Amino acid sequence: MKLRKGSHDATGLRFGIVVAKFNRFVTSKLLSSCVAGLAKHGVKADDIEVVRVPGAFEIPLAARTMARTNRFDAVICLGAVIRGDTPHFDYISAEASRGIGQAALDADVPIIFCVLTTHTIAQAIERSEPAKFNRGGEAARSAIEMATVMRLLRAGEETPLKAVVSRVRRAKKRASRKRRG
Ligand code: INI
Repeated sequence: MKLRKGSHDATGLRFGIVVAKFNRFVTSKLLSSCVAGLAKHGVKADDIEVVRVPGAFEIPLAARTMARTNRFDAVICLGAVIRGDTPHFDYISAEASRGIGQAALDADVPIIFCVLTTHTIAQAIERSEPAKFNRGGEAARSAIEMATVMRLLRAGEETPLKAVVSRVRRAKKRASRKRRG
């Protein structure tokens, strides 16, 4: 059995962060604990790029665009959608989660979902507090783990060209064995 596991050593890895300005009193805390979490695991400040977008609805497009530049080992999405009196919450949160998941698959790069969806402001504040749930720090750890596990998986992956070359070699060997009888 082969076990492939990510690590939490992020030395030399590069990360993009997309952060929503909406509910900034929450998202700014997510951002600072996320950056602190990356730094704690060895990421240099120069290897972190932060992009601000208006709200959670805009996160997927920016995350997908960042991920597709191939400059980042993972992209982290930070936002806070807080339930109000109208169905607006449902549309924004559904689109943010669906879009972020889709963006990761499209770009083939890990994209971490750290968009809080809460019933109350108090719940959002609690979850952004480094001393409590520390969702920003958790997002940093998930990003590092995914970036390292994807590197491992990709290292074991045959590139299409390598696969063709080894198929041709195998065919040549078979033909030469046949000729020799
Ligand atoms: N954006 C959020 O990030 N959180 C919210 O709670 C929120 N609410 O409640 O409206 C929100 N709305 C803005 C939205 O994300 C877009 O920026 C806006 O609709 C423009 O496209």
